[in-house]
Amino acid sequence: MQKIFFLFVLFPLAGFTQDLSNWQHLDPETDSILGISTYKAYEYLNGRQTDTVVVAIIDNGAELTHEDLAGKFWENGNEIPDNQLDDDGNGYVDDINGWNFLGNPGGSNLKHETLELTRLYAQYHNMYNVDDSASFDTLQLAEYNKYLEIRKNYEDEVSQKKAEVALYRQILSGYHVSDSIIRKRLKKDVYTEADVGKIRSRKAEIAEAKKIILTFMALGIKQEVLESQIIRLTNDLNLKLNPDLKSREEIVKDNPDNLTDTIYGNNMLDVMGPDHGTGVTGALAALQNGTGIDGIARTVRIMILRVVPDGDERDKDVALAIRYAVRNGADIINCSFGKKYSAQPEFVRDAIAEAERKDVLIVHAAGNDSEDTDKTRYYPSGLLQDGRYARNWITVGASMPYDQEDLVAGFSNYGKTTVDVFAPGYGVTTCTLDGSYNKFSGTSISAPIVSGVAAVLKSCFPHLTAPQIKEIIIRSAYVPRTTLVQVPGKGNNTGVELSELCVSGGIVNLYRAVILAEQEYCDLQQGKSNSDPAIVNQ
Ligand SMILES: [Ca+2]
Ligand SMILES: [Ca+2]
Ligand SMILES: [Ca+2]
Repeated sequence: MQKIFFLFVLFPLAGFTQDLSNWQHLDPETDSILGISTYKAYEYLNGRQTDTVVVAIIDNGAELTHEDLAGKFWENGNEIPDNQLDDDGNGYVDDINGWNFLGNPGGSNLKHETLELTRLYAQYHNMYNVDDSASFDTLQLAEYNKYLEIRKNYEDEVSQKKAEVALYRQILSGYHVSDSIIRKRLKKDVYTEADVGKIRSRKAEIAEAKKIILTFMALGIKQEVLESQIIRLTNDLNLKLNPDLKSREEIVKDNPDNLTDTIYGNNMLDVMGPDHGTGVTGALAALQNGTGIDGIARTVRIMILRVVPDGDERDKDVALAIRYAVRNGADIINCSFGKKYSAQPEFVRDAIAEAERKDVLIVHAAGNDSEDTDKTRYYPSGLLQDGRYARNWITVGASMPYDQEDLVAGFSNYGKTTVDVFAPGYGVTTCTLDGSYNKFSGTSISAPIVSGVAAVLKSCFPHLTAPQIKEIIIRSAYVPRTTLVQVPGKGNNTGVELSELCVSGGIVNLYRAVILAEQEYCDLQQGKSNSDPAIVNQ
Protein backbone atom coordinates (compact mmCIF):
# COMPACT_ATOMS: atom_id res chain seq x y z
CA MET A 1 0.00 0.00 0.00
CA GLN A 2 2.17 2.77 -1.28
CA LYS A 3 0.71 6.11 -0.51
CA ILE A 4 2.83 8.38 -2.54
CA PHE A 5 3.33 6.91 -5.92
CA PHE A 6 7.10 7.24 -6.35
CA LEU A 7 9.29 4.20 -6.39
CA PHE A 8 12.82 4.97 -5.44
CA VAL A 9 14.40 1.72 -6.54
CA LEU A 10 15.40 1.69 -10.17
CA PHE A 11 16.05 -1.54 -11.97
CA PRO A 12 18.35 -1.58 -14.96
CA LEU A 13 16.55 -1.81 -18.27
CA ALA A 14 17.54 -4.41 -20.80
CA GLY A 15 19.06 -2.65 -23.80
CA PHE A 16 19.19 0.68 -21.94
CA THR A 17 22.07 2.06 -23.98
CA GLN A 18 20.79 5.40 -25.29
CA ASP A 19 20.97 8.63 -23.32
CA LEU A 20 17.50 8.59 -21.89
CA SER A 21 17.89 11.50 -19.47
CA ASN A 22 15.00 13.34 -21.16
CA TRP A 23 13.25 10.39 -22.73
CA GLN A 24 9.77 11.55 -21.76
CA HIS A 25 10.07 14.37 -24.33
CA LEU A 26 11.26 12.25 -27.26
CA ASP A 27 9.21 11.18 -30.26
CA PRO A 28 8.04 7.59 -30.88
CA GLU A 29 8.66 7.87 -34.62
CA THR A 30 11.85 9.87 -35.07
CA ASP A 31 13.57 8.75 -31.83
CA SER A 32 12.02 5.27 -31.47
CA ILE A 33 11.32 6.09 -27.83
CA LEU A 34 7.82 6.20 -26.36
CA GLY A 35 8.03 9.81 -25.18
CA ILE A 36 5.32 12.43 -25.58
CA SER A 37 6.95 14.42 -28.44
CA THR A 38 7.36 17.64 -26.42
CA TYR A 39 10.12 19.08 -28.62
CA LYS A 40 8.30 18.19 -31.82
CA ALA A 41 5.16 19.86 -30.47
CA TYR A 42 6.99 23.10 -29.60
CA GLU A 43 8.66 23.16 -32.98
CA TYR A 44 5.25 22.87 -34.57
CA LEU A 45 3.65 25.47 -32.26
CA ASN A 46 6.48 27.88 -33.04
CA GLY A 47 5.86 30.20 -30.09
CA ARG A 48 2.06 30.14 -30.27
CA GLN A 49 1.49 29.03 -26.64
CA THR A 50 0.18 32.14 -24.94
CA ASP A 51 -2.35 32.01 -22.13
CA THR A 52 -1.12 31.38 -18.61
CA VAL A 53 -2.69 28.28 -17.10
CA VAL A 54 -2.89 27.57 -13.37
CA VAL A 55 -2.19 23.99 -12.25
CA ALA A 56 -2.77 23.05 -8.62
CA ILE A 57 -0.50 20.31 -7.31
CA ILE A 58 -1.99 18.52 -4.34
CA ASP A 59 1.00 16.77 -2.80
CA ASN A 60 3.50 17.02 0.05
CA GLY A 61 4.55 20.61 -0.70
CA ALA A 62 7.37 21.84 -2.96
CA GLU A 63 10.78 23.45 -2.84
CA LEU A 64 9.75 26.97 -3.85
CA THR A 65 13.37 28.12 -4.19
CA HIS A 66 14.48 25.44 -6.67
CA GLU A 67 16.41 27.16 -9.51
CA ASP A 68 14.57 25.26 -12.24
CA LEU A 69 11.18 26.31 -10.87
CA ALA A 70 11.94 30.03 -10.55
CA GLY A 71 8.91 32.18 -11.34
CA LYS A 72 6.72 29.12 -11.92
CA PHE A 73 4.63 29.32 -8.77
CA TRP A 74 1.15 30.80 -8.69
CA GLU A 75 0.77 33.96 -6.65
CA ASN A 76 -2.45 35.01 -5.04
CA GLY A 77 -2.63 38.60 -6.25
CA ASN A 78 -5.47 39.50 -3.90
CA GLU A 79 -3.66 38.50 -0.73
CA ILE A 80 -1.21 40.82 1.07
CA PRO A 81 1.65 38.70 2.43
CA ASP A 82 2.57 38.37 6.09
CA ASN A 83 -0.01 40.70 7.62
CA GLN A 84 -1.85 37.92 9.47
CA LEU A 85 -5.03 38.88 7.62
CA ASP A 86 -7.15 37.03 5.07
CA ASP A 87 -7.19 39.99 2.70
CA ASP A 88 -9.05 38.29 -0.15
CA GLY A 89 -11.56 36.67 2.19
CA ASN A 90 -11.07 33.17 0.79
CA GLY A 91 -10.82 31.71 4.30
CA TYR A 92 -7.03 31.38 4.32
CA VAL A 93 -4.66 33.85 5.97
CA ASP A 94 -1.61 35.01 3.97
CA ASP A 95 -2.04 32.27 1.36
CA ILE A 96 0.36 33.47 -1.30
CA ASN A 97 1.34 30.32 -3.25
CA GLY A 98 -1.30 27.93 -1.92
CA TRP A 99 -2.07 26.32 1.43
CA ASN A 100 -0.64 23.74 3.83
CA PHE A 101 -3.41 21.66 5.38
CA LEU A 102 -0.90 19.68 7.48
CA GLY A 103 0.16 22.28 10.00
CA ASN A 104 -1.03 24.84 12.52
CA PRO A 105 -0.92 28.64 12.58
CA GLY A 106 1.92 28.47 15.12
CA GLY A 107 4.16 26.97 12.44
CA SER A 108 4.29 23.31 13.54
CA ASN A 109 3.87 20.84 10.70
CA LEU A 110 2.81 17.25 10.44
CA LYS A 111 4.92 14.64 8.69
CA HIS A 112 3.82 11.22 9.94
CA GLU A 113 0.31 9.88 9.75
CA THR A 114 -1.47 6.56 10.04
CA LEU A 115 -2.91 4.65 7.11
CA GLU A 116 -6.63 5.06 6.50
CA LEU A 117 -6.91 1.32 7.25
CA THR A 118 -5.39 1.95 10.70
CA ARG A 119 -7.80 4.81 11.34
CA LEU A 120 -10.82 2.75 10.29
CA TYR A 121 -9.61 -0.13 12.43
CA ALA A 122 -9.23 2.17 15.47
CA GLN A 123 -12.65 3.72 14.90
CA TYR A 124 -14.53 0.45 14.48
CA HIS A 125 -12.52 -1.36 17.13
CA ASN A 126 -13.80 1.06 19.78
CA MET A 127 -17.40 0.36 18.77
CA TYR A 128 -17.45 -3.26 17.76
CA ASN A 129 -14.76 -5.17 19.60
CA VAL A 130 -17.29 -7.45 21.28
CA ASP A 131 -17.66 -11.18 21.78
CA ASP A 132 -21.33 -11.31 21.10
CA SER A 133 -23.07 -9.71 18.14
CA ALA A 134 -26.48 -11.23 18.93
CA SER A 135 -27.95 -7.97 20.21
CA PHE A 136 -27.07 -5.95 17.09
CA ASP A 137 -29.77 -4.63 14.82
CA THR A 138 -29.42 -4.89 11.03
CA LEU A 139 -27.42 -1.69 10.65
CA GLN A 140 -25.08 -2.54 13.51
CA LEU A 141 -24.61 -6.04 12.14
CA ALA A 142 -23.57 -4.62 8.76
CA GLU A 143 -21.05 -2.33 10.48
CA TYR A 144 -19.86 -5.19 12.65
CA ASN A 145 -19.19 -7.30 9.57
CA LYS A 146 -17.33 -4.39 8.01
CA TYR A 147 -15.28 -4.13 11.20
CA LEU A 148 -14.38 -7.82 11.01
CA GLU A 149 -13.14 -7.33 7.44
CA ILE A 150 -11.15 -4.21 8.34
CA ARG A 151 -9.69 -5.90 11.41
CA LYS A 152 -8.57 -8.86 9.35
CA ASN A 153 -6.89 -6.63 6.75
CA TYR A 154 -5.28 -4.50 9.42
CA GLU A 155 -3.99 -7.53 11.33
CA ASP A 156 -2.73 -9.11 8.10
CA GLU A 157 -0.85 -5.91 7.28
CA VAL A 158 0.74 -5.81 10.74
CA SER A 159 1.74 -9.47 10.70
CA GLN A 160 3.12 -9.16 7.19
CA LYS A 161 5.33 -6.24 8.22
CA LYS A 162 6.43 -8.06 11.38
CA ALA A 163 7.29 -11.14 9.33
CA GLU A 164 9.29 -8.98 6.91
CA VAL A 165 11.21 -7.37 9.79
CA ALA A 166 11.94 -10.83 11.22
CA LEU A 167 13.09 -12.09 7.83
CA TYR A 168 15.41 -9.12 7.22
CA ARG A 169 16.83 -9.50 10.74
CA GLN A 170 17.46 -13.17 10.12
CA ILE A 171 19.19 -12.47 6.81
CA LEU A 172 21.24 -9.70 8.40
CA SER A 173 22.29 -11.89 11.30
CA GLY A 174 23.24 -14.70 8.89
CA TYR A 175 25.34 -12.19 7.03
CA HIS A 176 27.10 -10.96 10.17
CA VAL A 177 27.97 -14.47 11.31
CA SER A 178 29.23 -15.52 7.87
CA ASP A 179 31.14 -12.28 7.38
CA SER A 180 32.94 -12.77 10.68
CA ILE A 181 33.87 -16.38 9.80
CA ILE A 182 35.21 -15.32 6.39
CA ARG A 183 37.23 -12.44 7.81
CA LYS A 184 38.77 -14.74 10.38
CA ARG A 185 39.57 -17.35 7.77
CA LEU A 186 41.07 -14.82 5.32
CA LYS A 187 42.74 -12.92 8.13
CA LYS A 188 41.58 -9.61 6.71
CA ASP A 189 38.57 -7.33 7.11
CA VAL A 190 38.17 -6.33 3.48
CA TYR A 191 37.89 -9.11 0.91
CA THR A 192 36.84 -9.64 -2.70
CA GLU A 193 34.56 -12.15 -4.36
CA ALA A 194 37.70 -13.85 -5.72
CA ASP A 195 39.17 -14.15 -2.17
CA VAL A 196 36.02 -15.87 -0.96
CA GLY A 197 35.86 -18.07 -4.05
CA LYS A 198 39.31 -19.46 -3.32
CA ILE A 199 38.43 -20.68 0.17
CA ARG A 200 38.57 -24.48 0.44
CA SER A 201 37.47 -26.02 3.71
CA ARG A 202 35.93 -29.25 4.93
CA LYS A 203 34.38 -27.47 7.87
CA ALA A 204 30.64 -27.19 7.23
CA GLU A 205 30.56 -23.86 9.05
CA ILE A 206 33.08 -22.28 6.67
CA ALA A 207 31.55 -23.83 3.56
CA GLU A 208 28.16 -22.45 4.58
CA ALA A 209 29.61 -18.98 5.30
CA LYS A 210 31.31 -19.00 1.90
CA LYS A 211 28.04 -19.87 0.20
CA ILE A 212 26.12 -17.11 2.03
CA ILE A 213 28.71 -14.38 1.38
CA LEU A 214 29.01 -15.33 -2.31
CA THR A 215 25.22 -15.20 -2.64
CA PHE A 216 25.17 -11.73 -1.06
CA MET A 217 27.91 -10.58 -3.41
CA ALA A 218 26.32 -12.06 -6.52
CA LEU A 219 22.96 -10.45 -5.77
CA GLY A 220 24.57 -7.17 -4.78
CA ILE A 221 22.80 -7.16 -1.40
CA LYS A 222 24.27 -4.54 0.89
CA GLN A 223 24.15 -4.58 4.66
CA GLU A 224 23.04 -0.91 4.71
CA VAL A 225 20.08 -1.70 2.46
CA LEU A 226 18.92 -4.45 4.80
CA GLU A 227 19.32 -2.15 7.78
CA SER A 228 17.38 0.65 6.12
CA GLN A 229 14.59 -1.79 5.21
CA ILE A 230 14.35 -2.84 8.85
CA ILE A 231 14.16 0.81 9.93
CA ARG A 232 11.51 1.56 7.31
CA LEU A 233 9.33 -1.40 8.26
CA THR A 234 9.70 -0.70 11.97
CA ASN A 235 8.66 2.90 11.34
CA ASP A 236 5.63 1.68 9.42
CA LEU A 237 4.63 -0.46 12.39
CA ASN A 238 5.21 2.34 14.90
CA LEU A 239 3.59 5.10 12.87
CA LYS A 240 1.47 4.14 9.86
CA LEU A 241 0.02 1.06 11.55
CA ASN A 242 -0.19 2.49 15.07
CA PRO A 243 -3.88 3.00 15.98
CA ASP A 244 -2.84 5.21 18.91
CA LEU A 245 -0.81 7.70 16.85
CA LYS A 246 -2.22 11.15 17.62
CA SER A 247 -0.14 13.39 15.35
CA ARG A 248 -3.22 14.99 13.76
CA GLU A 249 -4.77 15.84 17.13
CA GLU A 250 -1.51 17.11 18.53
CA ILE A 251 -0.37 19.23 15.59
CA VAL A 252 -3.22 20.16 13.25
CA LYS A 253 -5.86 20.15 16.02
CA ASP A 254 -8.89 20.24 13.71
CA ASN A 255 -11.68 17.69 13.61
CA PRO A 256 -10.79 15.68 10.49
CA ASP A 257 -14.28 14.18 10.37
CA ASN A 258 -15.98 17.57 10.13
CA LEU A 259 -15.81 19.14 6.68
CA THR A 260 -17.13 22.47 7.94
CA ASP A 261 -14.22 22.84 10.35
CA THR A 262 -12.02 24.57 7.79
CA ILE A 263 -9.87 26.95 9.85
CA TYR A 264 -6.61 25.06 10.19
CA GLY A 265 -3.22 24.69 8.52
CA ASN A 266 -0.77 27.43 7.56
CA ASN A 267 0.92 28.92 4.51
CA MET A 268 4.19 26.93 4.82
CA LEU A 269 4.60 24.86 1.65
CA ASP A 270 8.31 24.03 1.73
CA VAL A 271 8.44 22.03 4.96
CA MET A 272 9.24 18.46 6.04
CA GLY A 273 11.31 17.68 2.94
CA PRO A 274 8.81 17.97 0.06
CA ASP A 275 10.81 15.78 -2.34
CA HIS A 276 7.73 14.23 -3.94
CA GLY A 277 5.86 17.45 -4.71
CA THR A 278 9.07 19.02 -6.01
CA GLY A 279 9.55 16.11 -8.42
CA VAL A 280 5.94 16.32 -9.60
CA THR A 281 6.26 20.10 -10.12
CA GLY A 282 9.54 19.71 -12.01
CA ALA A 283 8.22 17.13 -14.47
CA LEU A 284 5.35 19.46 -15.30
CA ALA A 285 6.82 22.92 -15.16
CA ALA A 286 10.64 23.04 -14.96
CA LEU A 287 12.10 25.87 -17.03
CA GLN A 288 13.03 24.99 -20.60
CA ASN A 289 16.21 27.02 -20.27
CA GLY A 290 19.03 24.69 -21.25
CA THR A 291 20.01 23.84 -17.67
CA GLY A 292 18.67 21.28 -15.23
CA ILE A 293 15.72 19.56 -16.83
CA ASP A 294 12.92 20.49 -19.21
CA GLY A 295 9.34 20.54 -17.97
CA ILE A 296 6.38 20.38 -20.35
CA ALA A 297 4.22 23.48 -19.88
CA ARG A 298 5.83 26.88 -20.39
CA THR A 299 3.11 29.39 -19.60
CA VAL A 300 1.98 27.78 -16.39
CA ARG A 301 1.75 28.77 -12.73
CA ILE A 302 1.78 26.11 -10.06
CA MET A 303 -0.44 26.37 -6.97
CA ILE A 304 0.87 24.21 -4.13
CA LEU A 305 -1.51 22.46 -1.74
CA ARG A 306 0.22 20.46 0.97
CA VAL A 307 -2.03 17.56 1.89
CA VAL A 308 -0.07 14.31 1.65
CA PRO A 309 1.83 13.16 4.77
CA ASP A 310 4.07 10.16 5.22
CA GLY A 311 1.03 7.93 5.75
CA ASP A 312 -2.44 8.24 4.17
CA GLU A 313 -3.90 11.65 3.36
CA ARG A 314 -7.23 12.63 4.92
CA ASP A 315 -10.31 12.82 2.72
CA LYS A 316 -11.19 16.16 4.30
CA ASP A 317 -7.86 17.72 3.30
CA VAL A 318 -8.16 16.36 -0.26
CA ALA A 319 -11.70 17.75 -0.54
CA LEU A 320 -10.77 21.18 0.83
CA ALA A 321 -7.66 21.32 -1.36
CA ILE A 322 -9.70 20.53 -4.50
CA ARG A 323 -12.18 23.22 -3.48
CA TYR A 324 -9.37 25.70 -2.78
CA ALA A 325 -7.94 25.03 -6.24
CA VAL A 326 -11.32 25.38 -7.95
CA ARG A 327 -12.29 28.55 -6.07
CA ASN A 328 -8.92 30.24 -6.51
CA GLY A 329 -8.58 29.87 -10.25
CA ALA A 330 -6.90 26.56 -11.04
CA ASP A 331 -7.60 25.13 -14.50
CA ILE A 332 -6.06 21.73 -13.76
CA ILE A 333 -5.43 19.77 -10.54
CA ASN A 334 -2.73 17.10 -10.28
CA CYS A 335 -3.24 14.29 -7.75
CA SER A 336 -0.21 11.98 -7.54
CA PHE A 337 -1.43 10.07 -4.49
CA GLY A 338 -4.03 7.55 -3.45
CA LYS A 339 -5.11 4.91 -0.99
CA LYS A 340 -7.10 1.70 -0.86
CA TYR A 341 -9.46 2.74 1.93
CA SER A 342 -11.45 5.91 2.34
CA ALA A 343 -13.27 6.93 5.50
CA GLN A 344 -15.24 9.80 3.93
CA PRO A 345 -15.32 9.22 0.15
CA GLU A 346 -18.35 11.54 -0.08
CA PHE A 347 -16.20 14.55 0.95
CA VAL A 348 -13.92 14.03 -2.05
CA ARG A 349 -16.72 12.99 -4.41
CA ASP A 350 -18.58 16.27 -3.77
CA ALA A 351 -15.39 18.28 -4.34
CA ILE A 352 -14.75 16.44 -7.64
CA ALA A 353 -18.34 17.17 -8.67
CA GLU A 354 -17.76 20.87 -7.87
CA ALA A 355 -14.60 20.81 -10.01
CA GLU A 356 -16.62 19.20 -12.80
CA ARG A 357 -19.28 21.93 -12.61
CA LYS A 358 -16.58 24.63 -12.67
CA ASP A 359 -14.78 22.93 -15.58
CA VAL A 360 -11.54 22.10 -13.78
CA LEU A 361 -9.65 19.02 -15.02
CA ILE A 362 -8.33 16.56 -12.41
CA VAL A 363 -5.40 14.32 -13.34
CA HIS A 364 -4.88 11.34 -11.08
CA ALA A 365 -2.04 8.80 -10.76
CA ALA A 366 -3.29 5.21 -11.06
CA GLY A 367 -1.00 3.79 -8.34
CA ASN A 368 1.97 1.44 -8.20
CA ASP A 369 0.61 -1.89 -6.99
CA SER A 370 0.41 -3.75 -10.34
CA GLU A 371 -3.33 -4.01 -9.76
CA ASP A 372 -6.36 -3.96 -12.02
CA THR A 373 -8.25 -0.93 -10.73
CA ASP A 374 -11.38 -2.08 -12.54
CA LYS A 375 -11.44 -4.74 -9.81
CA THR A 376 -9.70 -3.05 -6.86
CA ARG A 377 -10.97 0.39 -5.98
CA TYR A 378 -8.49 3.19 -5.26
CA TYR A 379 -9.26 6.54 -3.66
CA PRO A 380 -9.70 9.26 -4.67
CA SER A 381 -11.89 7.94 -7.43
CA GLY A 382 -13.65 9.78 -10.24
CA LEU A 383 -16.75 7.66 -9.67
CA LEU A 384 -19.51 10.05 -8.63
CA GLN A 385 -22.62 9.65 -6.48
CA ASP A 386 -24.80 8.89 -9.48
CA GLY A 387 -22.53 6.01 -10.55
CA ARG A 388 -20.95 7.74 -13.55
CA TYR A 389 -17.34 8.80 -13.97
CA ALA A 390 -16.68 12.50 -13.68
CA ARG A 391 -16.08 13.93 -17.15
CA ASN A 392 -13.22 16.06 -15.81
CA TRP A 393 -11.35 13.11 -14.27
CA ILE A 394 -8.43 11.40 -15.99
CA THR A 395 -6.38 8.54 -14.53
CA VAL A 396 -2.83 7.81 -15.67
CA GLY A 397 -0.69 4.66 -15.59
CA ALA A 398 3.10 4.46 -16.06
CA SER A 399 4.86 3.44 -19.27
CA MET A 400 8.42 2.56 -20.28
CA PRO A 401 10.71 4.01 -22.97
CA TYR A 402 10.84 1.13 -25.43
CA ASP A 403 8.13 -0.06 -27.79
CA GLN A 404 8.32 -3.67 -26.70
CA GLU A 405 6.19 -6.11 -24.74
CA ASP A 406 7.11 -4.65 -21.32
CA LEU A 407 6.11 -1.11 -22.34
CA VAL A 408 3.69 -0.86 -19.41
CA ALA A 409 5.75 -0.44 -16.22
CA GLY A 410 5.63 -3.64 -14.17
CA PHE A 411 4.54 -1.72 -11.05
CA SER A 412 1.78 0.30 -12.70
CA ASN A 413 -1.88 -0.15 -11.94
CA TYR A 414 -4.06 -0.58 -15.00
CA GLY A 415 -7.75 -0.86 -15.86
CA LYS A 416 -9.63 -1.15 -19.12
CA THR A 417 -12.28 1.30 -17.90
CA THR A 418 -10.58 3.02 -14.93
CA VAL A 419 -7.16 3.99 -16.36
CA ASP A 420 -7.46 6.39 -19.28
CA VAL A 421 -3.97 6.57 -20.68
CA PHE A 422 -0.35 5.67 -19.98
CA ALA A 423 2.50 8.21 -19.71
CA PRO A 424 6.26 7.97 -19.13
CA GLY A 425 6.82 6.83 -15.54
CA TYR A 426 10.17 5.09 -15.36
CA GLY A 427 13.55 6.69 -14.66
CA VAL A 428 12.31 10.21 -15.38
CA THR A 429 14.79 12.87 -14.29
CA THR A 430 13.15 15.67 -12.36
CA CYS A 431 13.77 18.28 -9.66
CA THR A 432 14.37 17.23 -6.09
CA LEU A 433 15.41 18.88 -2.83
CA ASP A 434 18.32 21.28 -2.34
CA GLY A 435 18.15 22.51 -5.91
CA SER A 436 19.21 19.15 -7.30
CA TYR A 437 17.86 16.55 -9.73
CA ASN A 438 17.18 12.85 -9.56
CA LYS A 439 15.55 10.02 -11.46
CA PHE A 440 12.15 8.88 -10.27
CA SER A 441 9.75 6.14 -11.25
CA GLY A 442 6.08 5.71 -10.54
CA THR A 443 2.66 6.78 -11.74
CA SER A 444 3.32 9.89 -9.62
CA ILE A 445 5.55 11.14 -12.40
CA SER A 446 3.20 9.99 -15.19
CA ALA A 447 0.33 12.12 -13.85
CA PRO A 448 2.14 15.50 -14.03
CA ILE A 449 3.27 14.61 -17.55
CA VAL A 450 -0.40 14.38 -18.52
CA SER A 451 -1.16 17.53 -16.48
CA GLY A 452 1.60 19.23 -18.48
CA VAL A 453 0.05 18.14 -21.78
CA ALA A 454 -3.35 19.37 -20.57
CA ALA A 455 -1.79 22.70 -19.56
CA VAL A 456 -0.22 23.20 -23.00
CA LEU A 457 -3.56 22.44 -24.67
CA LYS A 458 -5.40 24.86 -22.39
CA SER A 459 -2.74 27.48 -22.98
CA CYS A 460 -2.87 27.23 -26.78
CA PHE A 461 -6.61 26.64 -27.03
CA PRO A 462 -8.17 28.41 -24.01
CA HIS A 463 -11.72 27.71 -25.11
CA LEU A 464 -11.28 23.96 -24.59
CA THR A 465 -13.34 22.56 -21.73
CA ALA A 466 -11.98 20.02 -19.23
CA PRO A 467 -13.96 17.13 -20.79
CA GLN A 468 -12.71 18.15 -24.26
CA ILE A 469 -9.10 18.17 -23.05
CA LYS A 470 -9.60 14.71 -21.56
CA GLU A 471 -11.18 13.53 -24.83
CA ILE A 472 -8.33 14.97 -26.91
CA ILE A 473 -5.70 13.32 -24.70
CA ILE A 474 -7.44 9.96 -25.06
CA ARG A 475 -8.17 10.24 -28.78
CA SER A 476 -4.67 11.44 -29.68
CA ALA A 477 -2.77 8.89 -27.58
CA TYR A 478 0.02 7.17 -29.51
CA VAL A 479 -0.75 3.51 -30.10
CA PRO A 480 2.50 1.53 -29.87
CA ARG A 481 3.54 -0.89 -32.61
CA THR A 482 3.86 -3.76 -30.15
CA THR A 483 0.51 -5.49 -30.35
CA LEU A 484 0.64 -7.65 -27.23
CA VAL A 485 1.97 -6.16 -24.00
CA GLN A 486 2.61 -7.84 -20.66
CA VAL A 487 0.11 -7.34 -17.88
CA PRO A 488 1.79 -5.80 -14.79
CA GLY A 489 2.28 -8.09 -11.81
CA LYS A 490 1.62 -11.29 -13.72
CA GLY A 491 5.22 -12.32 -14.42
CA ASN A 492 6.00 -13.35 -17.96
CA ASN A 493 2.62 -13.64 -19.57
CA THR A 494 1.50 -14.01 -23.15
CA GLY A 495 0.32 -10.43 -23.19
CA VAL A 496 -2.83 -8.51 -24.09
CA GLU A 497 -3.63 -5.56 -26.32
CA LEU A 498 -2.92 -2.21 -24.65
CA SER A 499 -6.60 -1.36 -25.05
CA GLU A 500 -7.28 -4.10 -22.49
CA LEU A 501 -5.24 -2.16 -19.92
CA CYS A 502 -6.58 1.37 -20.46
CA VAL A 503 -9.36 3.31 -22.17
CA SER A 504 -7.24 4.91 -24.90
CA GLY A 505 -5.04 1.91 -25.68
CA GLY A 506 -2.11 4.30 -25.94
CA ILE A 507 0.48 6.65 -24.50
CA VAL A 508 -0.13 10.37 -24.09
CA ASN A 509 1.40 12.45 -26.89
CA LEU A 510 1.62 16.24 -26.84
CA TYR A 511 2.30 16.71 -30.56
CA ARG A 512 -0.61 14.53 -31.62
CA ALA A 513 -2.86 16.22 -29.03
CA VAL A 514 -2.03 19.68 -30.40
CA ILE A 515 -2.73 18.57 -33.98
CA LEU A 516 -6.05 16.97 -33.03
CA ALA A 517 -7.09 20.04 -31.01
CA GLU A 518 -6.27 22.28 -33.94
CA GLN A 519 -7.96 20.13 -36.56
CA GLU A 520 -11.13 19.17 -34.77
CA TYR A 521 -11.74 21.37 -31.75
CA CYS A 522 -10.79 24.89 -32.79
CA ASP A 523 -13.88 25.79 -34.77
CA LEU A 524 -15.93 24.89 -31.71
CA GLN A 525 -15.27 28.40 -30.45
CA GLN A 526 -18.14 30.35 -32.00
CA GLY A 527 -17.10 29.59 -35.53
CA LYS A 528 -13.70 31.24 -35.30
CA SER A 529 -10.91 30.22 -37.60
CA ASN A 530 -9.45 26.80 -36.99
CA SER A 531 -6.29 27.52 -38.89
CA ASP A 532 -4.31 29.44 -36.28
CA PRO A 533 -4.63 28.96 -32.53
CA ALA A 534 -3.10 32.41 -31.99
CA ILE A 535 -6.20 33.93 -33.60
CA VAL A 536 -8.46 31.76 -31.52
CA ASN A 537 -6.80 33.12 -28.42
CA GLN A 538 -7.74 36.72 -29.12
CA1 LIG B 1 -6.63 34.55 1.78
CA1 LIG C 1 -2.68 38.65 4.22
CA1 LIG D 1 15.59 23.68 -16.98
